[in-house]
Amino acid sequence: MSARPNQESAAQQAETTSPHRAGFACFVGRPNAGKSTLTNALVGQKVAITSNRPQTTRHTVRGIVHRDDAQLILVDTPGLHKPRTLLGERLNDVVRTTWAEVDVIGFCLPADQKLGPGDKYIVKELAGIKKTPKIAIITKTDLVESKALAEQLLAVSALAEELGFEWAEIIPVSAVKDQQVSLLADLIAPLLPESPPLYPEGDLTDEPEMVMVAELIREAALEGVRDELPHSIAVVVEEMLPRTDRPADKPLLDIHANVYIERPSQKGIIIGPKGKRLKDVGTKSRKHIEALLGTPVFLDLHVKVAKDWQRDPKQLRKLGF
Ligand SMILES: Nc1nc2c(ncn2[C@@H]2O[C@H](COP(=O)(O)OP(=O)(O)OP(=O)(O)O)[C@@H](O)[C@H]2O)c(=O)[nH]1
Ligand SMILES: [Mg+2]
Repeated sequence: MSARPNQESAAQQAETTSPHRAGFACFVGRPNAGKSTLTNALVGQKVAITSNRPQTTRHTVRGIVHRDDAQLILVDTPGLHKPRTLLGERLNDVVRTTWAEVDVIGFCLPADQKLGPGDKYIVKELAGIKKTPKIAIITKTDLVESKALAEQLLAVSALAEELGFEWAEIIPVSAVKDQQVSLLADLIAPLLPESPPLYPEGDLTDEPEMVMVAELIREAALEGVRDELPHSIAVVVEEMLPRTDRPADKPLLDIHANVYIERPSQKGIIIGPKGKRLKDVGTKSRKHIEALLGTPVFLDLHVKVAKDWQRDPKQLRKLGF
């Protein structure tokens, strides 16, 4: 007997055990399409804040999915929209820079809304990025019947055809009902380059704690406000310091944060009658912050006016844009 059969089986084995992959996939789409909710569902923890107000996400947020065969670094981006302010322009620039740099692009389209000019505009731009595989993700499938979903699948497929490219995959998901979320990860993984993991085991995001805390406060502040106000709110954490006079087994973290709005007239709405609204925002976000940091927190919130900050380059810089 020769040694051949053994050699062959070793070769076959090498073929079947696929190499480890790691890389970046970004989610793009119109505001409110469900990108951040999907990112959180894939990561299995809240790394990006979400709300039913458009333009909730204002910077790219990385969420990391660890698997045996691959590490997926998901880049959640702000919704791409027609900019009306300098902030809007900056956010769109961030999205364009991101999709030029990633290994896979996931275009998110909500199942419950007709494919509109905003979507077509985005997909047209994506068509120009020839080298990057693109996945169409129909989000929020729990909100529609199967007939409407089938129509949406056809519409997004036809749009790519019209623009002269083909989606690497088209997949319907519901992040809220956890339907097909892990299948999406299965589809993204093989499209990533061969690479060892890029982030340490256990890291779920690279967001700095201060930014996450500010975001959790903004998320609570967004709830229940309407019209222009959601866009006008920005939050900056000024300081996070352990209280010095506490015993080791009873720590307390003092967090000082400013909630910025654009006009003095908005102050009253944010603070609410007898300060009730602001107090609620504090109570609600404090719970999330304590869960995130694993320590009791004293949260000190102040409301300040940063006049027309969305249009003012100086103010934007001060607020971190
Ligand atoms: N029913 C349902 N609602 C969803 C689903 N995914 C997201 N939503 C809701 O859609 C709204 C927008 O979700 P986000 O994840 O904040 O959307 P986004 O695309 O990140 O929005 P921007 O950051 O503004 O671009 C929120 O109210 C979510 O709860 C889903 O799978 N099913
Ligand atoms: Mg978002």
